[in-house]
Amino acid sequence: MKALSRRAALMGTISSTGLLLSGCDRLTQSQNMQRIFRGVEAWTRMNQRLLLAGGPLAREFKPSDISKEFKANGTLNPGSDDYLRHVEEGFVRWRLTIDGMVANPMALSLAELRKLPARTQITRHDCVEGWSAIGQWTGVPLGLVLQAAGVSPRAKYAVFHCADNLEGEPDKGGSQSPGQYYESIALIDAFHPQTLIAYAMNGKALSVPHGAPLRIRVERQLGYKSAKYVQRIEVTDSLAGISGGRGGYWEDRGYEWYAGI
Ligand SMILES: Nc1nc2c(c(=O)[nH]1)N[C@H]1C(S)=C(S)[C@@H](COP(=O)(O)O)O[C@H]1N2
Ligand SMILES: [Mo]
Repeated sequence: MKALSRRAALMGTISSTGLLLSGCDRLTQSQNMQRIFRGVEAWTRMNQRLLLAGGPLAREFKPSDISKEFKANGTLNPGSDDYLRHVEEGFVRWRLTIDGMVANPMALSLAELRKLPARTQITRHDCVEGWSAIGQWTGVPLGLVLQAAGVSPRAKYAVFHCADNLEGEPDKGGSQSPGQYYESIALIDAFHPQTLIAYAMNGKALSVPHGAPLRIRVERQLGYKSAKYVQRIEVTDSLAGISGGRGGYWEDRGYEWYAGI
C-alpha cells in the first residue's frame, strides 16, 4: 500500500501538460524533443517498477517548510566572459549537450527543456560543511532525457561538466582545465525519479549564485554532487580519463565519490 501511494504521489507531480503540445509544428521539427516525449510512458513505467521494488525516495517537504534563507555555496558566479555574456542574453544561446556513450547526442536549449514534462520537489540540501536548507526545485527528470538519448548498455556513469573554474583558470573547455567543476553519478542514480536537470528554485528561474541556468539535483547525496552551471552531460563507462580521474572536482581532492545521506 505504501508503495502504491508513493507511486501515486510520483505520478501526480510529473506534469503532463507538455504532452498536449505534441501536435505543435515547432515541436515536430525537433527529433530529440519527439524522442523525449515518446519516452514519457516508458519512463513512468520504469519509475513504478523502481518504487514498487522499494527504491527509496528522498523525503519531500511542504511549501511551508521552505527555508527563508538558502545559502549559496562554492562558486557564486562563474564570472568568465563567456558566462557573463550568457547572463546578459538571458541564456538564450545556452545549450545542454548530452553526449558520450549515447545513440542520439543532443544539444537542448532552455526553451526546449522548459517544454518537457517537469517535476517539482521540496527537499533538504545537506552540505558536507555542516549546513542544510530546504528548497523547492523544478526541472526535467534526468532519466527522461538520458532514455531519449539512448544510453549504451555498457555505460556506467553520467558526468556533469560545469561552466565554473574554482582555480580561476580560463575555461579551456570541460575536462581540459584542472580547476573546472565537474561531478558524476552512477546511472542508477541518474535514472532515479528525483534526479533533475533543474531550471527553477522556489518557483523562480535559477539565480546565478544557485547555478543558473541549469543545475543537477541529486537528492540522496551530499550537496557537492548537485552540480551547478551544467553545460554538458557525458555518458561514459569509465571516470579514469576525466580530469583527476576520481569522478568529481571534490573527489579529486579527497572527498567520497558516493556521498549518500
Ligand atoms: N558548478 C558547481 N557546482 C557546485 C558547487 C560549485 O562550486 N560549482 N558547489 C557544490 C556544493 S559544495 C554545494 S553545497 C552546492 C551548493 O548549492 P547552492 O549554491 O545552491 O547552495 O552546490 C554544489 N555544486
Ligand atoms: Mo557543499
